[in-house]
Amino acid sequence: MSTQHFGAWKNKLRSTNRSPWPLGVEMIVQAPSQKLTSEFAAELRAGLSKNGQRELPSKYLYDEVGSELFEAICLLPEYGLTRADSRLLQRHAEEMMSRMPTPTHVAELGSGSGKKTRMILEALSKRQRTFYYPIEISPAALAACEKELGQLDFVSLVGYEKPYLEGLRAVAARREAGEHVCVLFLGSTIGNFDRPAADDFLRQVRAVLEPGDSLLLGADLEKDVSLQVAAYDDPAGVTAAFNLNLLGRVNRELGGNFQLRDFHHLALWNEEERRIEMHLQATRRQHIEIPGASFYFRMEEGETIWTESSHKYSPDEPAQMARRAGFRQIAQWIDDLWPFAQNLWIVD
Ligand code: AVJ
Repeated sequence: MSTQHFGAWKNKLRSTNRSPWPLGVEMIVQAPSQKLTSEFAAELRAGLSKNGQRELPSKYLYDEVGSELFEAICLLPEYGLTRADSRLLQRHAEEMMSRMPTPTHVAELGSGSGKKTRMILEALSKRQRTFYYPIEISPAALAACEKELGQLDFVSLVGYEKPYLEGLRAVAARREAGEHVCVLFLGSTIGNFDRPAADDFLRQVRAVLEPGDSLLLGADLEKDVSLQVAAYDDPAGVTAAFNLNLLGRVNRELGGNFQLRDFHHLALWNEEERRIEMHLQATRRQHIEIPGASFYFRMEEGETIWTESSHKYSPDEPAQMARRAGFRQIAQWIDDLWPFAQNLWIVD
C-alpha cells in the first residue's frame, strides 16, 4: 500500500470514528459490567483523592492488555519469580499433594493463566477426580485459565468471576461432607497486601476453611536489592508498560484524559517496609479529568500515583504468618536459583 493510499484510508476511518480513543480499541477491550465499572470508579476516587500519597489499587492492573503484559513480564530474564514458582511446583507437586486427604478439591485465588496449576491438578488427579475452582476478577485471565485447564479430562473446572473471599465462600458452600479444599495462592500475590492486611486476609481465608483443609502459599523472598529492583524495572520497559496501562485503562473505561507519555514508571525498594513499590510519576504539572468517575484533579510535576506494592519475605516469615492466621505450616520448599518459597499450611 502506498503512503498516499494509507493516508486516505486513515482519514476516511478517522472521520467515522467518534470514540475518544484510537480506532479499534473498543473491539479488543471487553466492556466491563455496570457493577464492576462503578466499583472501579469508587475505588479510583478514594485512592486518587488521598491527601499526601495518591494511590490506585493494583488489582486494576489486570485488564485484557494488563494480563497479557503480565504474561510477558513472567518471561523476562530479570523477573525470576514466576520461573522459581513453577520450578518448585514442577519438582514438588507430587509430594505436596500426597499430603492431602482424599478427596481434596482445589480453589485458586487469582488463577492467572493457569499454567502453574496444571502440575497440581495432574498430581491430585492420579488418585481422584478433581474439581478445580479458579477465582479471578479479571475475565481475561479467567478465560485464559479455562482455555489452558478446561480440557483436562480428569478435572472439572468451575470458574468464579468474583473477589477472592466471595469466591472462596461460594466454593465452601458447595462442599459435601468429607470433601476437603486446598487453596492455592501462588506467585506471591500475597505480597500485594501490606503486612497487617495480609494477616487479616489470611485470617478471613482460614475462617472459611475446616480441619483437613490446606493453603499453598507462594512467597517471594528478600534478595539482593539491585536484583529485586531490576525485576520491577526491566530495561525493555515491559513492566513500565504494564504500570502505565493502568492509566490507559482509566482512559478507556472511565473516559479519563491521562497522557501516558507524561508519566514515568518508578520501581523503588522501601527498606523499612521490605517491599518494592511501583509508582507513576508525573513529568509535568497536569489537569486530569475522569468523567466516568466524576473526578477531576491536578497533579504537580514530580508527584506520583502509587500503583502496587510487592512485599518480600524472610524465609521464616511464612511460618509465623501461618500461626497468626490460625494455620500450621507443615512444609516449605525454597528454589535454589531465585529465592522464592512454597509454603504448605494446614488447618488442624
Ligand atoms: C503477580 C502480584 C506477584 O508483585 O511481583 C510484576 C505483579 N508487578 N511486575 C508482583 C508484578 C510488576 C506481581 N504479582
